[in-house]
Amino acid sequence: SFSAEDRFTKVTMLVAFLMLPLGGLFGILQLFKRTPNFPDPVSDSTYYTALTGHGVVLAIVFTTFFIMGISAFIVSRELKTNFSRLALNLSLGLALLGTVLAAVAILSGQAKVLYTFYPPLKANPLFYIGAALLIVGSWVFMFDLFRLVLKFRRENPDLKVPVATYGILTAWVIWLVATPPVALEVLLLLVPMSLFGMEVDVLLARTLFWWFGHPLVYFWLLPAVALWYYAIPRILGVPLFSETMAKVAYILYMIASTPVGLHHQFVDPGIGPFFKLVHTLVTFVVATPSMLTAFNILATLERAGRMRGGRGLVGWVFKLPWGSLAFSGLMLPIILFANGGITGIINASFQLNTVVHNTTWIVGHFHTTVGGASALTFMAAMLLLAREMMKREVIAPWLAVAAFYMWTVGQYLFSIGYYVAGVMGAPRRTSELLYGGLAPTEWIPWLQLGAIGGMVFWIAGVILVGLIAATLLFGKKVSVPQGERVLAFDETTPGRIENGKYILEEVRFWIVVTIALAILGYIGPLYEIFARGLVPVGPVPP
Ligand code: HAS
Repeated sequence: SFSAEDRFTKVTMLVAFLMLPLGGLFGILQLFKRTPNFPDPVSDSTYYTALTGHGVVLAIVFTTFFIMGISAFIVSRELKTNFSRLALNLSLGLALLGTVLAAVAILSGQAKVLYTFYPPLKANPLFYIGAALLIVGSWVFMFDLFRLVLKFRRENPDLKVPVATYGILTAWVIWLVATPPVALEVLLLLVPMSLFGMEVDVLLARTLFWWFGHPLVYFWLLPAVALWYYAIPRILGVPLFSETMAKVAYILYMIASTPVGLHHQFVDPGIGPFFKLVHTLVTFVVATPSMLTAFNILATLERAGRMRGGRGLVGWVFKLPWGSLAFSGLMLPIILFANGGITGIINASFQLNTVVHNTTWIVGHFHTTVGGASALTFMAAMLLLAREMMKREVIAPWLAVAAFYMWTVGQYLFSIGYYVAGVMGAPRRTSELLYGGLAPTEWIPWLQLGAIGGMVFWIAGVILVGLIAATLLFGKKVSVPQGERVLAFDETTPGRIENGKYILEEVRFWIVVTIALAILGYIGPLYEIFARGLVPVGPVPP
């Protein structure tokens, strides 16, 4: 029998899981459509439906449901507490309803607005209402999670918040700050635009979207980071190199993840360069915790590798359990993140951005971040949950490990092809990739390399989806022994705060700082937009 939290995790994981084949199907259709000399499987118009579906299904629905599920799983165990049943059911109901409405709009071809849904492109109102309901559903869960963490802090003033719960909390604080502007955009601008043809100021809408859009990426990342910090040391049998450094990283992610959104709008006229520069600088602040994470994980790996007899500068690397399901499933995403992270820094470098903006380069960047660091971690976690929560022995674990490596190699090839083509100017988000032969032929081999990589990680995805399903349906019943469980959050004993107050544990304070910095980061640009006067335009059906 399952607790209310575990039932919630089961359902949210099931929804997340069902998104994988759907999103994957859209993905492979686009890959073929966009590769010169490959079969052209869909019309131009269907391409935009597939592109919207791919982004919404994988980047929004898959991630949000997975994160709700893993959050309930981790927090209820580490804090030894229970979520409100009402909150769990209500949040699930709203999020599911929202997903169904948006899915109807997309699948009926009435929402070809891509996952960024910039006006004046117009979708069926169901798309926007669905997105809003998904967000409201997630808020119900989020507020209950805050209640539990704050209660834990109040009742245990001398205990530290466990490291995985802290990461999950960070993700949801980021969500708290990110989502209200996009909810406003949807309710006040996009729904009236879609229903009544109301005119909308495009720059205002884009600015509200990116207030949400960038912190959103850390909402995707932080649960993965929390799993890395918790599980990698556990698998290796060593402590994390520094829990303090992990919490410093979490706090930096939290406070600096929002006043950065303008780095998606460097080429938008109407926002002054001063604010763009401020957001550039803060972007470099928010990149720092990923470097701290790299250091922390590497130091942990080195310690474990040396304890296992690894010698010399790199000898320890080969002593690590690269063939194990849990280790490879959580480490390969980090190796992909090194790729996506570096290109993120390039994107953020104000002038360099003009070279890569809206090219296939960006596609390489976000596949190795959200598709690499986050999605691969999440799929590995699904297999671990199948074993440790659903108590099913993973079928052919060696095949899962092979699929993790294929995903990684495939994404490296895909990103290299798309980076090079992007630097040469190949555009993203268009079915007219070669403009009837007018585009440079130099792009072609790189786009084809990207397609080979894409096919490799698509096949890896098919294998993983198949293995998760097969494990749940046909896996032998197992009870994983105590010491062998990876996701053993119920065994966590929170550390004690020594020497009185410990600023890293003052979560309430950091939440206030986060909200204040987000508002501060956007007052100026929004004032500028309103002071200059809005320029509303009517909707355009895509
Ligand atoms: Fe990004 C665009 C900048 C991180 C996702 N990003 C996007 C888009 C998405 C996305 C989806 O400044 C497209 C949006 C759209 O459709 O228009 N991004 C950054 C920066 C970072 C960054 C500076 N992005 C992410 C993450 C994402 C994500 C994380 C999802 C999860 N991004 C941008 C910019 C744009 C952008 C611009 C707009 C571009 C444009 O023009 O449109 C940073 O946070 C990255 C920091 C990361 C690092 C990496 C550290 C390395 C690690 C690995 C170490 C390896 C180890 C392994 C330990 C500095 C952690 C060692 C193993 C051994 C065995 C030795």
